[in-house]
Amino acid sequence: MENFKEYYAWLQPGPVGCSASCSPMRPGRGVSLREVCVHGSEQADFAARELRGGLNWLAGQNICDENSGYKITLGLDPGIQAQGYRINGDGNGSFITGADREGLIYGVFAFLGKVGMGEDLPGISAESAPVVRKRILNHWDNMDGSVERGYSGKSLFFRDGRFCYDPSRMKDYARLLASVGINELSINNVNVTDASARLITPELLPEAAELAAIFRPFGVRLILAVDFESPVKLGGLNTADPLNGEVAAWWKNAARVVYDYIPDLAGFVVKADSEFRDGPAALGRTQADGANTVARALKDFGGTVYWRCFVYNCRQDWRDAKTDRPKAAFEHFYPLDGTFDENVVLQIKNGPVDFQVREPVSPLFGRMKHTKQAVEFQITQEYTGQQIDLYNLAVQWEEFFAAPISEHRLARDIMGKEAAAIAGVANTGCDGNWTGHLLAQANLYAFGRMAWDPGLTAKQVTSEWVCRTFGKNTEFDAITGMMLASRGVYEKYASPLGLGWMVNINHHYGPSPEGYEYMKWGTYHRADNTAVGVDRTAKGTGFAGQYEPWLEALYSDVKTCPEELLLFFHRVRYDYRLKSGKTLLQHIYDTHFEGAAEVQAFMDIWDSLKGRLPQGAYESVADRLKRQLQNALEWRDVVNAYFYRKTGVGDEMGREIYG
Ligand code: GCW
Repeated sequence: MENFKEYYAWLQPGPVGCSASCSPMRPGRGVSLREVCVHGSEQADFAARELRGGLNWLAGQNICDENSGYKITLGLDPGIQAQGYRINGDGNGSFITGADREGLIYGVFAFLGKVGMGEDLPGISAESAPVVRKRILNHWDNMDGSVERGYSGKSLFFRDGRFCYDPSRMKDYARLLASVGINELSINNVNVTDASARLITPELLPEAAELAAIFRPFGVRLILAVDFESPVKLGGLNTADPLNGEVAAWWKNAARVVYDYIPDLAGFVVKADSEFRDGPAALGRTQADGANTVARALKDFGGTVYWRCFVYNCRQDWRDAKTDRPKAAFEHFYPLDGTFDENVVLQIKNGPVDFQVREPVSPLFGRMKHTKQAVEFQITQEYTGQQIDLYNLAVQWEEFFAAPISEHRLARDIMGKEAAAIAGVANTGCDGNWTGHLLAQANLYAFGRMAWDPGLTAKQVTSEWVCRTFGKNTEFDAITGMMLASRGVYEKYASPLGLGWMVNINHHYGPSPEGYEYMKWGTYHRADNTAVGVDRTAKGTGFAGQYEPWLEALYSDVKTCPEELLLFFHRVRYDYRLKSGKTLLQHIYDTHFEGAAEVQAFMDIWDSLKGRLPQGAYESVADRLKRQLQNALEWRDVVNAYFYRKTGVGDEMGREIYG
């Protein structure tokens, strides 16, 4: 593993990719990577170059690439499903066939991935096409170089108000993204500033176009986040009212300029009427009025508007127990189903609140039958440990896809149908290893893989990542194991049973049980000395009624409500007995003690791998785990003390709780 670098992520050079049990230099049946040559038509030019480069990388030297030896032929077959590929081989060569240029690139990366994992060249065969056509990474990068909710260093794109990046690193990034199938990339924060609003003006477009040119050959198209107020802020109009003719004309002209510079721009993403940003509602218009006006400007150029549904009242009075934040998105958007233009995609967070550890699936999914949707996941770990704590998101996403959205459908069933896109908020930055925590690379990897195929399990993608990053070695199954356990462990020591929001305000790391309790953000658990949680059934806020009746009934009955969501849907007494027979309170104490102990166990597992892993990687993760333990102990003691002080009831097992 002497060539291992965290920077290479899952594209480690060979022969590191494998332990002694397999050698990519001799991939089987006498075929050595050195003897390989690559052939392809002109259309396959870029893919062929990537394949050669990738094979050289894995071989640790240049492949011979003469017209002899083992031949890999690249080609196109429009009969294959869009963006898909097929790989097969006979004794003399392999064939990588793409439906189109994108498909060919994905085929090449799939092939290289398999070589890297030690598969025999002639034996490599695969056929795959993405379930979801648009697989999007959203950066929340600001032009001053900071990253909103970023935990991996500065922006990859911007510094001091300008574009600023290393082109060769950018190319590596494009390759990394393409290798997991990501095909659209928004580069600036949805909280658009005065500086980033100008990205759609000739002042910054030439540089945006240069960036787009780096990503283009990899099949990654740029998206820009735009300000709904642009007609006022950039155009000098006195309104941004989407039904005003001048405003519509302004957007059309702006789009024409943008597409002059970046003809294949995928579109705009818009955060409107959200967290102090204006939008159509502020002007008495609907979300459809707003989205459609921008969409009509992009239509002639083939662009899409990704209109975010994160619309809620962020100036709520905590005394008001009727307004319930999770209801907001549905209330704004559901009545408008069917009124959005073809090129509008509503971008909906996976849950109804805001990227908490545990939330039900947003009720908009599945109920909006005539509107294109995108699921928005948060890869960056804002509420899930901030890339200090280990938190494998694939587990959470697998649960999302497997969750029912109606009696007969799971969330997975609408992917590639009503859900035309999957977006993830990026966890990458200028840190040497891209993601701060080395193991957080697996979240970016899993995002791409699961957006391509939502049927993949967390176990599949995580073990794949471990193998591609550290090599094929059964000892490393322990790493996969701890990664798969990590979400559950975090959940145990953070807030219990779907409650959420017990975090420190603003930065959102570490515990503060009442941090948000008396704030304007609409995030309350309303714990008192007898009970905790919010009744969201028909008797309470009525949120559960936003689901179709079967699902509403399931969530509304404490007996059938999935226990991990109990306090999301119900207000429950501390002496209520859970299915385990434990009281709610004892469950809270137990899980908090267990969670912290399990972090200690992660440290032991990681220690046991010392010497088998590259030293730097071993140390960087060991250091994060140490910090995670501190955090877990803090969570355990603060949350336990909080409920002890509320109830006056101690731990049945007599463990220390700080009164
Ligand atoms: O979770 C919240 C974050 C904000 C973010 C917002 C959003 C970009 O705390 O930082 O703003 O979500 O999704 O718009």
